[in-house]
Amino acid sequence: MGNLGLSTVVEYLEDRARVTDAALEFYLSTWEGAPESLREAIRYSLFAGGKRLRPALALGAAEIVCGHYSVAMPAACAIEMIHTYSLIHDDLPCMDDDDMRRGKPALHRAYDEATAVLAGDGLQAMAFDTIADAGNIAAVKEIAQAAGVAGMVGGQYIDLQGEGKDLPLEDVQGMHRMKTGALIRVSLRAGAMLAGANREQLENLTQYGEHLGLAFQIADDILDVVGDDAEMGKRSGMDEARRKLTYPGLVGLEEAKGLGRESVEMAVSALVAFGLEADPLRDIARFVMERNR
Ligand code: GRG
Repeated sequence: MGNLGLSTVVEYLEDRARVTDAALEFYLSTWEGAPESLREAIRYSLFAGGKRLRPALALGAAEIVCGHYSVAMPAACAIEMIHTYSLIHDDLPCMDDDDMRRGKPALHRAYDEATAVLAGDGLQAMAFDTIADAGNIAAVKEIAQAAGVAGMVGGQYIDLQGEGKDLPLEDVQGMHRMKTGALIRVSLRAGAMLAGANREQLENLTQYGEHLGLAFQIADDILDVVGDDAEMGKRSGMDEARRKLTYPGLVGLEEAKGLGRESVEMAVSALVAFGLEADPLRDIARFVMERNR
């Protein structure tokens, strides 16, 4: 079982972030006819220092299945484009109204609101252009469903509607499964599908992705309570200020940490059928709860 320690996982993620960034640069350069300032606005958010966790999951899943990761690069980049668009739109005044993202002014503060809306729209379209090139229609459909009204967009809607309301833990979990879980889950599935995974491999990686998605969200909620603003690149304490539905808010900080650790162990258990090749994913699961940004 993988137990590389935090610094090695961080190095692994940095390495995968480097190859993902090079591919994103390439895709960005193929946008012929894009207004230069819109391209620059997109570049501002796309290269603002994200952890590239979702690409690492897509690439890691492919590596487990077929021994090399490059086949999953279109999925990795498409999903990162969708993730970046979601953060740009999430920061808008009509949604979470955040001024800072990834340690820099949010895109609508660095440029203006219309540019931020259009940069997000453009990124989403580009994501489907990118994944279409992989020629796997099932993966295209899964990414569309994960990003759409029964996935990320639907979860965001429920979250915004739920601000200030008291919902049971079950409903909050359902919302998170859609808002952040769906994109994490599809990162693994799409990466595995492009690598030619069989049914059992796909199912195991899906289980891993579902538990990891939950752990990720719990960790994110905990970071909002105990995190360091400088490390995170945004203001902490915002969930409570907005009366958001969070795990520490619902079950208390210590129980939330316990739930997070439990989800990590379930994620690791889902990889039991794989050998050493799955160690990076095992270590990423642990990293997700230990991270400080
Ligand atoms: C606007 C359609 C639409 C959706 C927004 C994901 C989302 C839905 C909003 C983000 C709000 C938020 C802070 C959710 C918590 C989990 C999350 C997605 C955190 C940010 O992801 P990281 O930590 O970010 O992977 P980096 O910057 O590393 O890429």
